[in-house]
Amino acid sequence: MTLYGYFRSSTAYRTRIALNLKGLSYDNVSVNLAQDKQLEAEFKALNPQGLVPVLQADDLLLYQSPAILEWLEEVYPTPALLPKDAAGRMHVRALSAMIGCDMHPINNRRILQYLRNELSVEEEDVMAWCHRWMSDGFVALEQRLASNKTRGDFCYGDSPTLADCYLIPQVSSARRFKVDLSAYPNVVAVDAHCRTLKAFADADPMVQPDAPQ
Ligand SMILES: N[C@@H](CCC(=O)N[C@@H](CS)C(=O)NCC(=O)O)C(=O)O
Repeated sequence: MTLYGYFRSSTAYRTRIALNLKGLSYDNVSVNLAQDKQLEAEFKALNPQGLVPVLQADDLLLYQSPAILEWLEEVYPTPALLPKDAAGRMHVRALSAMIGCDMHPINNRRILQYLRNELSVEEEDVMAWCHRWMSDGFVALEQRLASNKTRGDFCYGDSPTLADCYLIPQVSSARRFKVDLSAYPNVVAVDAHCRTLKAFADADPMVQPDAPQ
């Protein structure tokens, strides 16, 4: 398999975690978002949306990380990243969607570049935007994690699920934007625990070949 991504991309990062958890090997192709390579014709031939990640698996070109993660789960079911019961799967998908649908997209590079370059929003206000929407999301996530009394060290249950694949990159992004996480102890604890696992550590942006040395 070949993953078209970028070291710092949260959506590529969540895909790397899932691939690693499944024990799947893959080649990395870096699409330099800082240089807007995702908008060039060569990449848009792979994904007309101009967004990473894209995962090539034989003759299949997979796009949209939530769909890629679900595809991985279906095609490589072991180890499972979704619980066995329907209610559990609903919770894991809902936690994932809180991040993937409601937090990440509004703090994405193209949104921030639009604020900066087309609406002339000052950098301080762009940061205020990021902090506002990330914090809103973390407040709700923290409540969800705290209220689940059967939860182990992960977002759900005693083993990693898709929700952890989403959470750890979002925490990483929050730290990069200097969002204060001290009010979210459960979020921070899940993050710390996941980072002890090789699958997560190997997916970390700073150990990717295209990260600055
Ligand atoms: N919903 C898409 C979002 C993908 C996405 O936003 N990718 C970002 C990197 S995390 C990107 O390629 N951004 C390019 C840009 O903002 O121009 C997915 O989950 O795959």
